[in-house]
Amino acid sequence: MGEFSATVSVVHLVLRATMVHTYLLDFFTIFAMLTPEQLDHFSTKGYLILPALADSGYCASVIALAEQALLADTAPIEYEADTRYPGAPASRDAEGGRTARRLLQAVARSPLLADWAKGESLASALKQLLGAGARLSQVHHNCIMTKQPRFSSLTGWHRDSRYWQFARAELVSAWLALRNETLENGCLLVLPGSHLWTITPDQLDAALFLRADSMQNQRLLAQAVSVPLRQGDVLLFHSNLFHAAGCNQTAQTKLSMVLTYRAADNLPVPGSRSASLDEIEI
Ligand SMILES: O=C(O)CCC(=O)C(=O)O
Repeated sequence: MGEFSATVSVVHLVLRATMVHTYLLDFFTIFAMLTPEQLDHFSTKGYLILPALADSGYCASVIALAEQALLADTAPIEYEADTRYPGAPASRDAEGGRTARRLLQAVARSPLLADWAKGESLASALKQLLGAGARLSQVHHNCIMTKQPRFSSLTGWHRDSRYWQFARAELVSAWLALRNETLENGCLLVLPGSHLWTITPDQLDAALFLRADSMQNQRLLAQAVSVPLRQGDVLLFHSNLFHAAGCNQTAQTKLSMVLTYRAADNLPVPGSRSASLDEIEI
C-alpha cells in the first residue's frame, strides 16, 4: 500500500512538472519570446533556428517581388561575377556573368520587405538577443540572396564581421528561407560555437577566409554542420560565427532574405562603410 501511494505521488509530481512546462511553453509562444533553452543555444552555439516565422503566403509574395526585380535587372544588384568566389563566372561579360547573387538594399525596395524586417515576430526575438533599441543596418546584408541553378558559386568559411566596423563584433543576422534550403541547393553550413573561437591571422587567407590547407583548420572544419531550413524558417546567427555554403545543384533558384541588426550601444565606427547609411530602429 505504502509503495502504491509513493508511486502515485511520483506520477502526480511528474504530471504537475509537465503541466508547468507546458504552461511555460505556451507563455513563451503567446508572447513570441525566446525560451531560456533557445537563448542558451544562441549564446553557446552562435546560431538559432526559429521555425515557421513567416507563412507561405508571405514567402510567395517576396519571391514574386524578387522574380520581377531579377527579370527587370533592378539595381542595386551584386552579380555572381562580382563575388570572385570559386565557381563564379570570371567577369560580368563572361557566360553567366550577370547572374544575380544579391538583390541589394532590400528594405528600400518595398514596404513588403521593410515591414517584415521591423515586424514584431522577428523584432521580439532580436530584442531579447540585442536589447531594446536594436537597429537594422541598411549597409550589411539587407538583401535577397539568390542562388541560381546554372551559375552559382561556393562561399568559403568566413565570419561576416571580418569587413564590418562596429564597436563590438556582436551583430545578429536573420536569414529567412523563402523556399526550402537543403545541401543540394546550397544551404548554409556553420561551425557551432565558432563565434567564441580565437583565430590567428595565419589560419586565414588574404580575403580572411579559413585556409583549407591548415592542419589546425582541418580539425575545426570537421565540426561543420549543415543548416537545412524549411520555407518560412529563420536562422539567426552571430556576426562572428564561421559559415560557408555550396553551389545550387538543383533546377530551382534558392532565395533567402537576409538582414542584420546591432545593439543600440554597438555603434558603427564613424566614417566607415558600416556607418554610411541610416539605420532603422526596430
Ligand atoms: O549563400 C551563401 O553562399 C552564403 C552567403 C554568405 O555566407 C554571406 O553572404 O555572408
